Amino acid sequence: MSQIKLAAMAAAALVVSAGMSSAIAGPISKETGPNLVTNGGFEASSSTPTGWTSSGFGGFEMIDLDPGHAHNGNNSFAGGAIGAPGFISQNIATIPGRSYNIHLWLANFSGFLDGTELQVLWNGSLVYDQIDIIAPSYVEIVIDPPAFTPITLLSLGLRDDSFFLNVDDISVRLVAEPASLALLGAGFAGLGFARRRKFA
Ligand SMILES: [Ca+2]
Repeated sequence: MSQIKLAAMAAAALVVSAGMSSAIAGPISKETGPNLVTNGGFEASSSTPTGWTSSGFGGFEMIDLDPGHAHNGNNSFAGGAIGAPGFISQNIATIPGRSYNIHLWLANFSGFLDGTELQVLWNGSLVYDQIDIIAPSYVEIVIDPPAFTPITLLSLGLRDDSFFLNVDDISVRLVAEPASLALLGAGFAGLGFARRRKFA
């Protein structure tokens, strides 16, 4: 297995950029504001996932330079940790109490399902976990967890015992707060204040 994976890494490194480009995926319904992820499309570097910290891949990680493996642009991230996921992580500035859309694209081009897993952790909490991944072309994954702290650690875990999983176009955007909910929140805040005053 390791030889196959190393051969795949070498092949990917030899691919010459074809200069393909297309529009970066925009926000989906209810997402608002800028993408808070740095280098979520892995276009910033051809050798390392700039802006991300990676760990636990045992060497089986690379910027995949094959434009045919990218959801947008030329590059994607390929991770194939064996036995347990390896992780790419970065800190996101968040507003406590607000929800965020984690939005990413995942592909399993090899078609080998056994020993594949995607995990998404949001400040250390598992908010998405999928095994035996069927994704011969890119599939969209959207998760909208709330933030509790001003800085939230976003982590993606990738395991592929046989080959590699690819991810691209990772974004985190604020979820628009419905006006009614905003008013409700203000109401609750007022109630809390009243209770504190009453029982102080
Ligand atoms: Ca890309």
